[in-house]
Amino acid sequence: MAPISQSLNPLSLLLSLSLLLLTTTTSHHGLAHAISLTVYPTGGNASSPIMYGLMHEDINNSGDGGIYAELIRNRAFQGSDRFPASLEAWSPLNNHSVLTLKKSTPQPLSAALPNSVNVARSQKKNGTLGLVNAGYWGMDASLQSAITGEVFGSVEVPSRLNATATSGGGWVQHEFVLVPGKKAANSNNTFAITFDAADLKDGSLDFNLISLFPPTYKNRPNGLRVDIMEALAELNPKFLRLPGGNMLEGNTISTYWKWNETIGPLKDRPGMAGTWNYQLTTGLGLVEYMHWCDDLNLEPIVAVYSGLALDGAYTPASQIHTDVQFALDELEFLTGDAATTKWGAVRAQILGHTAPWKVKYVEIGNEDWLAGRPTAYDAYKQYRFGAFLSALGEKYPDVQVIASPSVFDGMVIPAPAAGDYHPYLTPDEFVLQGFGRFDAMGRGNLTLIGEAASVHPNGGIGWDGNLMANPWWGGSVGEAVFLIGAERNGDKVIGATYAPGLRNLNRWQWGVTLMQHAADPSLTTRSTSFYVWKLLGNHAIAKTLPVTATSGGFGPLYYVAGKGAKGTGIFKAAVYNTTQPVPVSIRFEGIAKQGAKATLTVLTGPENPYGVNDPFTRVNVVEEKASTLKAGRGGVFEFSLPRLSVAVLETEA
Ligand SMILES: *[C@@H]1O[C@H](CO)[C@@H](O)[C@H](O)[C@H]1NC(C)=O
Ligand SMILES: *[C@@H]1O[C@H](CO)[C@@H](O)[C@H](O)[C@H]1NC(C)=O
Ligand SMILES: *[C@@H]1O[C@H](CO)[C@@H](O)[C@H](O)[C@H]1NC(C)=O
Ligand SMILES: *[C@@H]1O[C@H](CO)[C@@H](O)[C@H](O)[C@H]1NC(C)=O
Ligand SMILES: *[C@@H]1O[C@H](CO)[C@@H](O)[C@H](O)[C@H]1NC(C)=O
Ligand SMILES: *[C@@H]1O[C@H](CO)[C@@H](O)[C@H](O)[C@H]1NC(C)=O
Ligand SMILES: *[C@@H]1O[C@H](CO)[C@@H](O)[C@H](O)[C@H]1NC(C)=O
Ligand SMILES: *[C@@H]1O[C@H](CO)[C@@H](O)[C@H](O)[C@H]1NC(C)=O
Ligand SMILES: CC(=O)N[C@H]1CO[C@H](CO)[C@@H](O)[C@@H]1O
Repeated sequence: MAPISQSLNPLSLLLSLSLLLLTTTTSHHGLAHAISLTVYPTGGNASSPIMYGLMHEDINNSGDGGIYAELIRNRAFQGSDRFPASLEAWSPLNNHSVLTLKKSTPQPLSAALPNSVNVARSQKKNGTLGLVNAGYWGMDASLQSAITGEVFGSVEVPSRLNATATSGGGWVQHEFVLVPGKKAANSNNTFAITFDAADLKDGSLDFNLISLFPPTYKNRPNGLRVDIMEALAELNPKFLRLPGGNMLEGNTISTYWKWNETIGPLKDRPGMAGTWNYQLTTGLGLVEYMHWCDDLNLEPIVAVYSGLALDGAYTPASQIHTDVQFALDELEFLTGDAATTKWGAVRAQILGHTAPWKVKYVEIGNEDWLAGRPTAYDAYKQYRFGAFLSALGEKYPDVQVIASPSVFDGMVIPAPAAGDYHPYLTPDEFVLQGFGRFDAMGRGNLTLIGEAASVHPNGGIGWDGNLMANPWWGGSVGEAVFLIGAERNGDKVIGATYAPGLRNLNRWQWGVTLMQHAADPSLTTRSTSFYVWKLLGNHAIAKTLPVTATSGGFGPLYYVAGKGAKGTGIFKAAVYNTTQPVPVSIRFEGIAKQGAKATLTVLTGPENPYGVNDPFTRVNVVEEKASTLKAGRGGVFEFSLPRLSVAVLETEA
């Protein structure tokens, strides 16, 4: 915790007097923790703004069935050793239709997508045959109601023979636009392909890569869901940590996230066994992540595979150069010149994306302190991390390299590399240990907060113990206190992101996520934490400024102050562990004079700190109140912050 220095500045003395008056006149309300603050225009720690950002992991169908807008589930019958190909989500249209999964047929659609479905008639009878897809637990597209069978939109696709195919009928690609003629009453809709058996020689057809997209964010082909991207944009995020956490590592040493298999046409993407118990299409691949960054103006933090799998297996020293080369190729694919580099040329040829992307941050692995410890972690410290650091330093000297552990995980991280800290704590822990964490971190250290969330109630323990089902208000305030501690040390913290970001309500796997969603966009729910991170992220401090208090230390009021890019004074605060409101008076020396105006935004929660934003009741328990304050004598702003609140005061430019 920072010492509170006594200021001899005459204005501060004046302030403490006015504070005394305030406390005296209001003392019968029991306002015990009055605090008077002065923000100085110079001095303090050298600092740079911390970025609030996003982290994505395909967990609980947050990618497939989540932000990735594809409506058809199991579109290409992809499978792996872990999750064998199946007809999941598909069903026959009627009793005459028989669906058969065809594996590795002599004529596969592509090497990446060897499986397909055959739809045949069960009896030697003419009539309509077909197959039906249930979507990701429904579809927000007006197609056919799963409840009443009513058809809302259909299109006729004439069949064609593939003249270039060598034998039999080859694969033919059909593209069509489906315009619903009517809006469906809900999202419990299905998608069906039907055909007349009478028109077929042998009464059956094969299908593969059956894909259907609604309009996407910024109309990107193979793009992202509009409502979710719009909600993420509200957070005013500055980076995206990609492609994920555990997914990057994969389940086994041979099934990690291979960036080279997530690019190009969908027919060339084999998918992969996810690390959260389902097969991934990787339709949301490396390029789609970069488009996501482009569309929300985010700095990509590209995590590269570091030679560690979730089962603890890791690459031996003699082989680590292959993983390093794989990472260098990935960076060349993203940033290399289209004319002069091998992978830059691939980018230009297969994507038509001639202009290279810029990558400033590269993270080496994911949570390398965790799986396979202690030997795998020792290997990281001894040779795995070093091999990447030196290769990147040589080829990409301007890139900020980030190690996947932090100094708090017992790694000495050699400058200029940074670490990555992932606190999943109780709100009390965020306050008691989290707030002072970065004050205590040695100067010269730099870290990303690549994942963070309150996940257990106070006193709660163990992943299988009492994980909360949703972010809750008290937990969200705990996160705010921690983030304020990070912002006080802007020179040591690159940025922070909540994790995980998204969850499909139909695959409830890890309780606490920033947002929840389902097929029905009206179920897209911003959690209590969403509002806290949004408020903090929308008032970026460009330079942290020193603050002195005339009395008391931190708690129950935790705060940070600084200057915005436009010269505004910014004060961020959270009130934790008190039953009383906290009166605050603050002045920004050299920034706001008497009569200056400021906007105070205060978030408060429900009476019960365990209150959540439940997607099914759709009640938002977070209340946001904004008011305009005018500075009194000496440029002092006075206000009171309620118990368990998060607030930002920003002066007018
Ligand atoms: C389909 O088959 C099931 C069981 O074999 C039967 O109960 C049902 O009536 C049949 N439906 C139609 C439309 O024939
Ligand atoms: C859709 O409706 C069907 C039939 O009423 C029901 O069985 C199914 O559970 C519903 N699905 C969803 C995702 O609500
Ligand atoms: C016909 O089949 C060939 C070879 O399988 C394929 O390259 C081509 O794209 C197919 N034509 C159409 C119209 O789908
Ligand atoms: C199905 O329809 C075709 C074309 O009309 C006809 O040639 C064939 O005999 C019919 N098959 C049966 C089993 O009714
Ligand atoms: C992608 O790269 C990995 C690692 O080098 C390699 O094993 C794999 O075969 C590559 N995939 C394709 C489709 O080239
Ligand atoms: C909050 O108050 C309780 C009761 O005094 C105490 O046990 C707990 O440690 C406090 N938590 C924090 C973060 O100050
Ligand atoms: C600056 O850094 C020191 C030491 O890390 C810390 O104690 C202090 O509270 C930091 N923050 C501010 C805003 O001065
Ligand atoms: C990081 O902090 C530790 C103490 O927490 C200190 O020993 C070390 O020198 C610092 N690292 C750098 C690169 O300054
Ligand atoms: C609701 C639901 O489908 N939840 C599932 C999320 O994933 C875990 C692990 O795969 C399952 O155990 C849950 O049933």
